[in-house]
Amino acid sequence: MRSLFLRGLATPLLSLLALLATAAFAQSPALKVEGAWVRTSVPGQSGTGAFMRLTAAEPLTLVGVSTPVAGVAEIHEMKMEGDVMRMRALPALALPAGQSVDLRPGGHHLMLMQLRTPLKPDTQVPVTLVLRDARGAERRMEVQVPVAVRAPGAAASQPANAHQGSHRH
Ligand SMILES: [Cu+2]
Repeated sequence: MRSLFLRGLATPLLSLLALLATAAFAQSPALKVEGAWVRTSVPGQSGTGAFMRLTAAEPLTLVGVSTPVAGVAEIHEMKMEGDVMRMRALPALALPAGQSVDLRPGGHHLMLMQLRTPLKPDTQVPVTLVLRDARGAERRMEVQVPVAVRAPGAAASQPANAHQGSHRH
């Protein structure tokens, strides 16, 4: 009788363990975010950039970005057109599996516009990344992004506003 009871209990226990394993898998980060920072802004400045390295564990597409500190946030690319560096909004940015995609000054970046408040150094800004997976399902990921004058780890001698001139709308 005792072994029967144990056998009867073992199955639900195993299903529970399987369920827990599935839940843990679902929460495993499909996207690694490294070195995130958003550039400080001064009163009256309408826009700034956010930068980070994104490495997807599975094929993902970045399809949007939002933050409570900006009225509008877009994915931007920068390109030389003749002698002029121009930027434009992209509807989406592919994040191939296992490949790091750098959002950095002078390259792809997240553009925060219609800033509602000056972004002060040593604060944090919540940024929500909207992602689409290979099956077309949408996922959101919130990242706490530190506000800084320059990239974390960058040399202090680097001019802080080197990118700013080309970054105005
Ligand atoms: Cu931009």
